[in-house]
Amino acid sequence: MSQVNRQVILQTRPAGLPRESDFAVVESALPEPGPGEVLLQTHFTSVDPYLRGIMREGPGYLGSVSPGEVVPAGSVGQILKSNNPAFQPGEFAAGMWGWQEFACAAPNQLTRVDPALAPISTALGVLGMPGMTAYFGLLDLGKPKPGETVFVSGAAGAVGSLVGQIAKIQGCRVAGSAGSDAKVQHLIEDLGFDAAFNYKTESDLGGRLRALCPDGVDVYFDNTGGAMTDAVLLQINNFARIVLCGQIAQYNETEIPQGPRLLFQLVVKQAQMHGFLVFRYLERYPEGVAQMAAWIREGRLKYREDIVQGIENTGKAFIGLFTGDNTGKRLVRYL
Ligand code: NAP
Ligand code: FER
Repeated sequence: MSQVNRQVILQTRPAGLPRESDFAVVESALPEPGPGEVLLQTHFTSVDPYLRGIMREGPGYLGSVSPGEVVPAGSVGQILKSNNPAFQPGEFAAGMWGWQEFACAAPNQLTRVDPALAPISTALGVLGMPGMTAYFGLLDLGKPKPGETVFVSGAAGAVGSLVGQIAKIQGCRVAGSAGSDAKVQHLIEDLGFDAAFNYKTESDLGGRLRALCPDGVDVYFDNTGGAMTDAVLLQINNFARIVLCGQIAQYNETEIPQGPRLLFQLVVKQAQMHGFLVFRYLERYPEGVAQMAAWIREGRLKYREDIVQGIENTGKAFIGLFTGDNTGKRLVRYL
């Protein structure tokens, strides 16, 4: 076993789109688990859009990271040493120890991961935070009914690709937007979307949307905000539900963005717009994980992982989320 722990720290707070130089790989001594703790070796770590928010100054809605500190993302790994009967060496767990090769944690900071159930990487994707976001956000807030039209922005990403498939399972007509022709092809040919288009090369978003969703939009699952959201709001049906999951188009802005737009549409269409954070469903995760795992086993739900190799590529992998480099759930393999 290597005797150093390589860690990715935030070097400087990003200004606008993060740069690779905002992150640095440093070496520290292998940590020793304290009483009741375990030592873990990271197999996969996660890069997620919300991490951009915690890199800003101030407390933030999901915590914060300061220059010099390890970036605290979701990770999954194996127990190497244990000072706690709850975990044996060799077992796997997920937690928020972040972008580092080794970490110590107490069992109450960890979720057990069963490698026999599914590949351990899924604990960071389809059976983890993004999967639960898609499942509960769509079903509990979007309330899709058979025959309705569901539109999802950011459709080829970790959350969006699952939202579209869950909506199909509910008997909906599903359309989505994504940032490349290859992603659009993947949505239609591999994931069963009824329609999809490349928002980066479409000059008339509204016109394209009208053509692809001739009956209007009943549920809009919004991962991106921006111009796509303006276009969808002008196509919603009476009593539409708009699920505000994320607004990635704004995450790198340095000025406070322009205020709410087109909200009169919600009046006219008597629509609901509902923001949420997935942790509100924490107590119901077992239900969501069981259902998603069952759909995977039955061949009704597919998931793609976009795996980048090597701790030294963590910053680059994260930045790529904002340039659309990933298809499906992006992870970094550390081992
Ligand atoms: P992801 O979709 O796998 O990756 C981000 C994707 O966003 C990129 O692949 C890119 O795809 C797209 N994107 C980047 N910049 C964009 C822009 N300016 N305009 C439009 N699209 C852009 O990430 P994810 O983990 O699934 O997260 C998706 C969204 O859900 C994010 O907004 C995230 O913050 C949110 N989220 C919310 C919760 C919650 O609890 N509310 C939980 C998890 C995630 P393209 O090639 O299509 O541009
Ligand atoms: C969580 C709730 C929300 C969480 C992440 C998010 C890491 C992400 C929110 C976003 O992307 O906006 O518990 O855990």
